[in-house]
Amino acid sequence: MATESPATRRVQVAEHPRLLKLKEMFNSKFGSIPKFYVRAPGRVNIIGEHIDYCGYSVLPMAVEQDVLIAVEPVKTYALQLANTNPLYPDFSTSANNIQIDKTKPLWHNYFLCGLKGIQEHFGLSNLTGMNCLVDGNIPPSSGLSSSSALVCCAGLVTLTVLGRNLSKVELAEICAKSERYIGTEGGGMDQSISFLAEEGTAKLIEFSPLRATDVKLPSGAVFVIANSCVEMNKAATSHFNIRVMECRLAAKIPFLCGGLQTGCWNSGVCHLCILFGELLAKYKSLQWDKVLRLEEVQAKLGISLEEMLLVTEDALHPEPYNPEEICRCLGISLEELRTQILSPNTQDVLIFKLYQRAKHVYSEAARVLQFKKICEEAPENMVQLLGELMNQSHMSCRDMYECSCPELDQLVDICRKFGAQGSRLTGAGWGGCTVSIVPADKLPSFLANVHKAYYQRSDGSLAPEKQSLFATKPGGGALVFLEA
Ligand code: ADP
Ligand code: NG1
Repeated sequence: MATESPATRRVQVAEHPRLLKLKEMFNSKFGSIPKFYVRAPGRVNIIGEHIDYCGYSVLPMAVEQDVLIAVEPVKTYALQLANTNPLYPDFSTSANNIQIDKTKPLWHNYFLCGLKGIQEHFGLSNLTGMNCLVDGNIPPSSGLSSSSALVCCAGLVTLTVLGRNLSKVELAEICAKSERYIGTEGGGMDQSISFLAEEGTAKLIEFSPLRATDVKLPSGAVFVIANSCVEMNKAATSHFNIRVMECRLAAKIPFLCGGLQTGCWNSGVCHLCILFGELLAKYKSLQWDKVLRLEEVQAKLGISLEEMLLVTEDALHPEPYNPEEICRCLGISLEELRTQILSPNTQDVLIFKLYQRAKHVYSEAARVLQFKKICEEAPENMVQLLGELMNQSHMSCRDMYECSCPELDQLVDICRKFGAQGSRLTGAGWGGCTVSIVPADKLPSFLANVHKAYYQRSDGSLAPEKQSLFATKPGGGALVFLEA
C-alpha cells in the first residue's frame, strides 16, 4: 500500500459522458485530442477537525465529486490552462518559470502548486509544457476540499507528463506541502485521502509516517452532506492560519511558566510545576523553539490525550493571550514572534486563544480514536454512539475552536431535528458543509424535510445552483485514464 502508485485505467471515452464532453471541449479549445485524463476526488471529513496540522489522526472518506483534467503534453514550454467553468478564466505561462502569487488565490495558482511540487521533488528546472482543460464538480470553498483535489490532480498530471513514478503516499506528502504555496498552513488530510482513498471504506489517516487504515462504517446508516451555501475561501482570509498559529503557540507555551521563565501569567507558582514535576523535567529537555505541533508535546511527555486535557487546564489560562504576554513567556521579541513563528497573514493578530484551541484539539483527537473503536467493535447502538461523538465534535468546533457560523449551526440543528443521530460541520468551517449520520430507513424523509426547512426559504435567498444535499458513500482515490 505504502509503495503503490495511483492506478491507470483504460476506458472507452465514448461510454463516459463526462469524459466525452471534456474531450470534445478540449478539441474545440486546443484543436487537438487529449492524450490522457486524470481525476482526483474531494472528501468529507467524518470526524477530526482542525487536528491534522497538529499531528493528529483524522477520519475522512473520498466523495464521488472530483476534479477531472484532460491533458496533452506539448513540445514547447507553454503551459495553457482552461476550465469548463467560465468563472475560471484561461491562463497561460511558461512551465519553466512558475510564479505563485500568495496574495491572490486565483484558481490557476492551485494548479501551479501541484505542478511546482512535482517539479521540485525531481529537482527539475525545466518542464515541458502542456494543454490542460479542467472540469470540477466539488462545490468550491465548502469544506469538501475542492482546492486540494485541484492541487492533487495537477500533481498527478505533471508526474504523468514527465513519465515518472511515485507512490500514493509520496504524492500525498508532496501535494500537502506544495498546497502551502497558496499561503494556507494546512495539514495533510485532504491530499492524503485524495490519493489513498478506496471505494467502500472510510480511512483513518495517521501522520509522521503517513498511513491510511480502513474504517468500516456502519451498514445501517448513511452519511449525508448538506451545504450551508456560505462560502469561505481559506487562502483569501486569515481565519484558518490564525487557528494554525494558535495551536503552534499552544504547543510552545504550556510549560514555559513557573520554573522556566519569569514574568509569566502565574508568576512562577505554576500548579503544573508542583503537580507534574516529572512532566516539567521532560518538557525542559524538549527544544521548545523547535516544537510546532501539539502532538509532539504529547509524544514527548508520553501521556494520554485525557491527561493532556488536564495539563492544558493547568498550564494555559482561558483568557486570551496578547502578543506581549506570549513574547514574555517565550523570551523573544515581538519582531521574532512575527517573523519566526507567525505566518505572513497573522502577524498583526492581537488575540490568541490558546487554552480553547488546545482543549478542542486534544478532545477532538480522542473522539477520532473513539469513533474508530466503535466502528471496529460495532455495538448494537453504534449509530447512536457515533452520532453523539459527531455532535460533541460540532459543539467543540463551535464553542472552543470558533470555526462555525450561524448558518452551519442552524443547518446542524435542522439535520438533528429531522432524524440525524449526529451532525457537524465538516472541513475548515466558517461556512461550507455539514455531515450527518442518518439511520438508513429515515433517509427519504430526512432529505425531504431538511430540503424544505433549510433550502426552500420563503425569501429565496439561497441560489439553487449552490444548494446541495446528498447521501454519500466512500469513493475511490486519484486515477489516470487512457483512452482504450
Ligand atoms: P475548499 O474547502 O473547497 O478546498 P478553498 O477555499 O480552499 O475551498 O479553495 C477553493 C478554490 O479552489 C476556489 O476559489 C478555486 O480557486 C479553486 N477551485 C475549486 N474548484 C475548482 C474548479 N473546478 N476549477 C478551478 N478552480 C477550482
Ligand atoms: P478544507 O475543508 O479543504 O478547507 C482544511 C485543511 C485541512 C484541515 C481542515 C480542517 C487545507 C488544504 N486543508 O480543509 O488540512 O486542516 O481544513 O480540519 O489547508
